[in-house]
Amino acid sequence: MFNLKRSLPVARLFVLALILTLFAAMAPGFGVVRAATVTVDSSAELMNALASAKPGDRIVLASGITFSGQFKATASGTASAPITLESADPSNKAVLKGNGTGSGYALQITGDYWNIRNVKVTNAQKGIMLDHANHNLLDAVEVYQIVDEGVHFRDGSSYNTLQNSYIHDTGKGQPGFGEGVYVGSDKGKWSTINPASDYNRVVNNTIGPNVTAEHIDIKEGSTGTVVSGNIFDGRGMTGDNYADSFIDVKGNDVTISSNVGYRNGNEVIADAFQVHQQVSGWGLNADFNGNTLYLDNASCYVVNAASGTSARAHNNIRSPKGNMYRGNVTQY
Ligand SMILES: [Ca+2]
Ligand SMILES: [Ca+2]
Repeated sequence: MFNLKRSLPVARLFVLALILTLFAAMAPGFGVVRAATVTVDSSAELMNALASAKPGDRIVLASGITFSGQFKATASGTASAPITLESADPSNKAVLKGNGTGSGYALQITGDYWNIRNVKVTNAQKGIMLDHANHNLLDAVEVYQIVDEGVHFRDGSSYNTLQNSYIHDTGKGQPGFGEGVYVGSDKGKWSTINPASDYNRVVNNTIGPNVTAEHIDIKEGSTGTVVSGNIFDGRGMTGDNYADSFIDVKGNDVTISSNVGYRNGNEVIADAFQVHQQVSGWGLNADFNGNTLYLDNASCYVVNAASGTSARAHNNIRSPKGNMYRGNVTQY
């Protein structure tokens, strides 16, 4: 028979446990995320949304709007609850327009676990800058009309991915500093900037035309960059500041695979890929495999590995035939 007197304390305990669980779920750090979606249609609203973003939030950029300013993603998502910034309509991407080409970044990311999709970035000294930012995804972005480099992984920014994107018309002010994508920092900046921007991935992008320096410059002090499935269009590279190859490798353990490069008659392009030693112990173990290079000058090398560097090469195709490998390049 049901004993009301005996079951009451049990029921009280159950209710108490339920209340405690609810309180715990609302407490910060418990891991329960209550994400919000906010649609913004002005620069001020976007600034506010970025500043107050929480893990799991989704910031939607209204269609047909140009957002002007210098935007900063300083909050962090988590592995299971990234923060998303994207256009409402992928076929009509919103524009993040910097404060002019004189200075600053159109978008700076200093947080972790952002997914940034389907946005255009333009009209700034540098397009998208990542500083000590990790595990971020840049997907289907277009970066153009930039004074210096388009996208830069800097100051200990690791495990980020740039994919399915279009980078063109960079280096409008300083051709020698107009890289499409820049990984790490020159040794001259190491006293103030952490050079270890490691394990970043640059995949399935179109880079060029009118990228005035290297399409991708991978700096000494960085490790494990993956460059795969990209298309390089050599038109508009200037040769300034030794920018005379699609990719310059100065970091270690870089993988460059399944890319397609077109020299397109640009006589300043001396090689498809170069490996350089800027600092002893760097410029080592680059792997080049499965790339297809349309180098319309027989003297250009597919891989030119300078003194002190090491590389491996496998199954790269050059059309038309001409120089393939120079320096310490092991074929396998
Ligand atoms: Ca460069
Ligand atoms: Ca060069």
